[in-house]
Amino acid sequence: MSIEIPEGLTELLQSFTVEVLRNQPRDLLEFALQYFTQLKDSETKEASFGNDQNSAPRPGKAVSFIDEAMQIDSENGEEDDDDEEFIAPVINRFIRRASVCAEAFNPDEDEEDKEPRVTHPKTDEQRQRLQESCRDILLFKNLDPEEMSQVLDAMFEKFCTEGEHIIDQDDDGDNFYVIESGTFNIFVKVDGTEKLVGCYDNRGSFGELALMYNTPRAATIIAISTGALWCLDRLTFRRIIVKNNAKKRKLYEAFIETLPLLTSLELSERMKVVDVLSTKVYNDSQQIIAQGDLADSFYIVESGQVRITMKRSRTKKDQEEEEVDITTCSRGQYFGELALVTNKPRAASAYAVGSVKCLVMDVKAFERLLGPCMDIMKRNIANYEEQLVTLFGSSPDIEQQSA
Ligand code: 1OR
Ligand code: 1OR
Repeated sequence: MSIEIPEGLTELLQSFTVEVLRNQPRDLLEFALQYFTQLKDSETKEASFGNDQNSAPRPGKAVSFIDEAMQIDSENGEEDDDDEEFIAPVINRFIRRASVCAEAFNPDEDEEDKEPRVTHPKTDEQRQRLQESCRDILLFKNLDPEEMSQVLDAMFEKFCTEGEHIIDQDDDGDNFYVIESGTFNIFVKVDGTEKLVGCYDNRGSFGELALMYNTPRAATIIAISTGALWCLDRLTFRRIIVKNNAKKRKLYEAFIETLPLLTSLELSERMKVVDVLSTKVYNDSQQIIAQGDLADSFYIVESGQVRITMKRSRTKKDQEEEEVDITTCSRGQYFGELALVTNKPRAASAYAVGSVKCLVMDVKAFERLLGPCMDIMKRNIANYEEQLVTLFGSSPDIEQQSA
């Protein structure tokens, strides 16, 4: 005689087991009692709401054991597709919850989710300075307003003196830092001796790597002037920024794999590229880069077309300049590398043609991550020079730039 397993039993036990593993209750029986009582309550409530999706309780909130990660997801509407298939409330929710919980279960992050939110009170003047300092921080660009506001609440100010070590290589990561003012040298140990590899000049941010990848600090950062920093603690950084990056990876994994520029990178390095990328959207005709400006970002076109133009005098004596179209970049192509490679101002301007979406990387991430792609870029830069001669006759400007 075969024993029939009642429909829904496996899913019911699975989701219960997942909750037990995540909550580690001391009294299993008491926990089970609460769990199933709440489940029954929510079933009764949902039955009285019928299947009306607008009035049904939010799935993530039906049972209070669901962690914050899941609530955030459902608040962002990521489960909307599931909701459309939502017919018999109890059984379907079991199936869905079991898979979502199992996927989101990460003991490390779970701990972090339970930490209370950090808030450092600020005066209006401080908050204004903080907002100004964070305006161009790419890691913050993809945050929604609520996440951004939590980040700003959690940040605190630190003044530093000349010679102060803000970060020492190989230490554990405590904070992420956004520069409000001051200059900071970057040192990396090479064969046991510290080598100066770069400098932050009154802008930018550092200290994200140890927090993102749970690794020791990769560099030493020393203030070479007095300065002011805004600090974000490790837990808030992981709870908001790292979680956001996981979503970004899912979104851009496939696109990144198609980029010829990045073929010389290992898969893990390509994922690190995704982690530091932010997206920017431009309207038709909007300027993305202005010729002559100082450069701090590198761009990859995700959608739309970008027109690259260059100024030239109409005649040798003419003071007036005209702007000439030199090329167009479309999906998968990059621009804005020349000034970063040569440390010179922008050699050309870039404008959106129609609506354009770009992936943007800041200069330090560009230097840190795209070293292995330098050959491809340099080859293309050599091509610019040839094109320049064809288009303009000769050009002392660009020859200087790519020298
Ligand atoms: P962190 O948490 O590891 C040190 O703490 C920080 O220095 C690091 O995060 C970065 O934010 C920042 N290599 C590694 N870390 C760097 C580098 C860097 N530059 C800045 N940081 N390189 C220099 C690239 C200009 C590569 C050197 C080989
Ligand atoms: P950037 O950082 O100087 C402008 O900012 C960007 O335009 C530049 O990097 C390149 O990515 C992109 N000459 C110079 N810059 C060019 C050119 C170019 N094409 C694209 N860019 N060419 C020679 C000019 C006559 C190439 C013409 C096909």
